[in-house]
Amino acid sequence: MDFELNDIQTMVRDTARKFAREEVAPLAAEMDKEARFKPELVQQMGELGFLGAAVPEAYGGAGMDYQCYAIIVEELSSACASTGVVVSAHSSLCCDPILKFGTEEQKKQFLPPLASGQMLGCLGLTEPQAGTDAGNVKTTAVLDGDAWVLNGTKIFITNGGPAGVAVVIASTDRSAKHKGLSAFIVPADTPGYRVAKEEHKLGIRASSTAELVFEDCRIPKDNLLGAPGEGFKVAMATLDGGRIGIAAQAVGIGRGALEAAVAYAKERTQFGKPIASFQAIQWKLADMATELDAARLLTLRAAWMKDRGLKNFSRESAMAKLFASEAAMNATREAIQVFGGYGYIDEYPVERYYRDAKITEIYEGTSEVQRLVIARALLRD
Ligand code: COS
Repeated sequence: MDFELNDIQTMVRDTARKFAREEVAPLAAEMDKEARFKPELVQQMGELGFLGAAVPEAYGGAGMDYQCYAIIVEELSSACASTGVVVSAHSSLCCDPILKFGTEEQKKQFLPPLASGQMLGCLGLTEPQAGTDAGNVKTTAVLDGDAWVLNGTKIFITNGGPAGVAVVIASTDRSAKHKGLSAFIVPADTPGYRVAKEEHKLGIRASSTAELVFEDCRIPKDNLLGAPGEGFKVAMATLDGGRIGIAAQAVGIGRGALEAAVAYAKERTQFGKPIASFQAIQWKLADMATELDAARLLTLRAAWMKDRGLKNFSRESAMAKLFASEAAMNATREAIQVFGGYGYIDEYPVERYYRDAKITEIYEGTSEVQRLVIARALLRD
């Protein structure tokens, strides 16, 4: 068992860390306040290979492993959780299903512009009545000659606003419920594809969370992703990978909060001493660091399993996301406590980390769903 990053992973971590500190961190507070992502970051991340990290070079990607991808998301999220999720949703929820389920033509057409950052991607799964009950999708896709015609509404779509392409889950056979769902690749410039609304959020405010509406949206017949009726499996398998990205995002957010708390504890004096000298503060920092290390190990184990092509890592990715999101909540809450009143105002970044952490317990499957996935695997084995 080897706990060292290999040479490539170390280089990727150092590059992502430098970029996060020098280019992303200085913009994070402003992007959060304005609830707007800087498009130049997308371009820069495309050039660095961060938007196609786990996409093979043959399709314009960086050809790295999923562990590298998780490392990148952690580093970016330690500076700005919105940047982390822009990369995570784009990579895990759009590039990955195209890579896994796409035909050669689909991969050649869609992956190079996604991997280079020419356009962002998103996944259209969630609907008002289909959140945790993801099989209850009502958006329809009807075959009409050589086109699929999509009608319906998707909500809470990460990257929904800027995305140039969406992987959309729609029903091709209502009577068959989840077995009647299919997946499609839908370019955003297709007539009938509309970004209807941007949500205003507690955290990850710089990232787009949008409502997408499809009204007689005709896409080529060949844009079916995977087999008809396989849409639910495409969605679930995609989320297995996506949850690794969110776990990495949570580790990054928690680590950002921990680093800020350590620095502050050394510099802030009370009773004539730095507060870091008090055991009450030391114990908080020790607990934060221990939970985050454990979360990172779970995350990298799940990524390692995906890299090895192991068939089923649902349980491990659910464990990683469950533990990491709760560790991020604990770390960010305790970081505010270390800062005291200064932690509660936006002069320091820890209140932003706290707001950003909460969503990691909700999206790509709530903590309750992760426990369900883990328990089902335990009871099945
Ligand atoms: N990979 C591939 N296939 C999977 C799978 C996975 N990880 N998990 C389930 N499936 C398959 C099952 O094998 C089953 O196939 P058959 O119908 O052929 O037997 C099918 O999918 C249905 O599975 P299941 O009965 O477990 O589905 P449920 O409706 O009980 O749903 C939960 C299970 C709740 C776990 C699932 O709907 C879920 O993950 N919900 C949360 C969705 C979510 O994360 N939403 C947020 C989206 S943000 S993009």
